[in-house]
Amino acid sequence: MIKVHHLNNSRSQRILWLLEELGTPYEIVRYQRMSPVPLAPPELKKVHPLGKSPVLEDGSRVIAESGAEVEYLIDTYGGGKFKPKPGSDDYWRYIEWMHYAEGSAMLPLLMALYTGMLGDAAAALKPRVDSEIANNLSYMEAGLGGRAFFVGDALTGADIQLLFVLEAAGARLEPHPGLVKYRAAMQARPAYQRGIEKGGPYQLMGR
Ligand SMILES: N[C@@H](CCC(=O)N[C@@H](CS)C(=O)NCC(=O)O)C(=O)O
Repeated sequence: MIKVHHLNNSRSQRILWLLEELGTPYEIVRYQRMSPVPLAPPELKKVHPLGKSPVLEDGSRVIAESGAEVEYLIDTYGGGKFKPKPGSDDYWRYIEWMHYAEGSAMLPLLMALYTGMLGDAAAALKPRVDSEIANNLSYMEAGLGGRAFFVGDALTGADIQLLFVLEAAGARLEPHPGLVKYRAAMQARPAYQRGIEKGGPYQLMGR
């Protein structure tokens, strides 16, 4: 059976949501963030050298990086759903959003988290970090264009990857009504709700 190495309040919520959408059975191996600094516990390094979550195990396969895990699950268990037809224009838009989520959109949000911890010592960086977050949120608002999904007319892996970014943005989303509406609609999906129930309390830092 598929195992999801799940850290509370983390990107592994993406994988639980997708598995619920797929209806594929899985089990959760749970890890709690440490205190007072909410890093992952060292046990996660026994699963994958980076010690991050999520990590997916399926038989002899151990896959890190949420985007790669989403691709693996959709290709293996999706039965042709959750991604556009390979080679189509939508497919390449899908690939672009899939890479964009972790490759570009998360960086300024992580910078905001870390510079926020430094307080005045990071004041010089704050305007650049804030403007990059605004730049990325405006880009996503325009890319979504008031539609229900980022690509095509049904849920794809791109939505799974991007929702976490919008959740991590917290209140910074408020000037972007299309993204606020989209975030609420995704979070209202029954499969998303089941993923939250199974994953446990979900409150991202910096929200
Ligand atoms: N790009 C990776 C990021 C993985 C990552 O940084 N996960 C965070 C949780 S959201 C983590 O494990 N943090 C704990 C730590 O760094 O100690 C992915 O998408 O899976």
